[in-house]
Amino acid sequence: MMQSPVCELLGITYPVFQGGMAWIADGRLAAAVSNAGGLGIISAMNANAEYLRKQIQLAKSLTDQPFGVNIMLMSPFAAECAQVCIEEKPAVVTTGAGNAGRFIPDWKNAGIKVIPVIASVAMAKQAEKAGADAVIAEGQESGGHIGELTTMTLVPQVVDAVKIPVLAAGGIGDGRGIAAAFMLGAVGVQMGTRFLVAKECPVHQNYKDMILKAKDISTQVTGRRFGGNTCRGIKNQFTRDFLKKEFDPETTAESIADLGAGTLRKAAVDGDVKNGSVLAGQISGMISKEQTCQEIIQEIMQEAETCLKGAEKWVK
Ligand code: TUI
Repeated sequence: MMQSPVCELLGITYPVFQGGMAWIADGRLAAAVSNAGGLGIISAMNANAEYLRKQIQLAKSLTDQPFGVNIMLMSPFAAECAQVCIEEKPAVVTTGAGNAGRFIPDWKNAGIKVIPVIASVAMAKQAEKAGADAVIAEGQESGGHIGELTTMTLVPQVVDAVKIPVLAAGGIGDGRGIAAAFMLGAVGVQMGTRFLVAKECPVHQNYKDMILKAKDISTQVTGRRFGGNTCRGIKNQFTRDFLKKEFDPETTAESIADLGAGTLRKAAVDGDVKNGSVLAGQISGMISKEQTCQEIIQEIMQEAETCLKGAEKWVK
């Protein structure tokens, strides 16, 4: 059995978070992950307070275990969703795509553990100073909105820079990845892509099929030219069209600002994986089977333990 301070901090069995994937991570998926001993997370994404409250109440009806909510800070509804968290009190709030500082004191006063997702040492220090309980250091192997650094380079630098616990995210899809993250000094992991193909994951089957048939080089990053909204997803007609416009000499940052709007919903909900945005991480090439959340967590924790126990063989 692996030991980790995040398990004690949050009252969970395994140090595995499920990423708060927009349009995908609902109350049902979160409850399934939490029932399997990890930390399930509901994505508040660009939805309003009413949607979030319903999903939290759904999760509460399906599990007695702790679960979390992810607040996407760029959402126009971030403030009202932050307030719903204060009222509904999920065990954990994670944040993404910005600086959570303005919300942290109220969440902490409500007894919620706050765990920002960060992509640099500066953001990690800022989060620690603002009172965060832990941080998730997310490398650019991740799907969705990403920073510049890889998980391999970001995690040890964040571990050295802060005193709070660090979880690793980006490129982790099995027990080997978990063991490696612990070797870098992380005390837990967050996985998104592996849970995309969970049986309890509500994403459209066409989206799951894209992940299942993906190869190592199947993902592509859009939005790098102007920054601000750099996103990784599976290569398709959408990413090809986007990159063509992005690198057209006539294009300005303003003229492509809204190009991605609505495209994740199109892929995740409607199943249009040609013209929609199939956000997924670089580990997609390794994800080859649909399993229940329980099967995923049991399998990866077994693998992680075997790896960590076997590590002694390298030392004379
Ligand atoms: O947030 C994510 N991944 C996401 S969010 C998303 S939905 C979206 N919709 C519209 C525009 C952009 C995204 C899809 N995937 N991961 C966590 C993450 N946070 N990665 C990087 C960051 C991050 C970036 C900038 C954290 C802090 C930050 O701070 C900037 C600043 O200084 O405020």
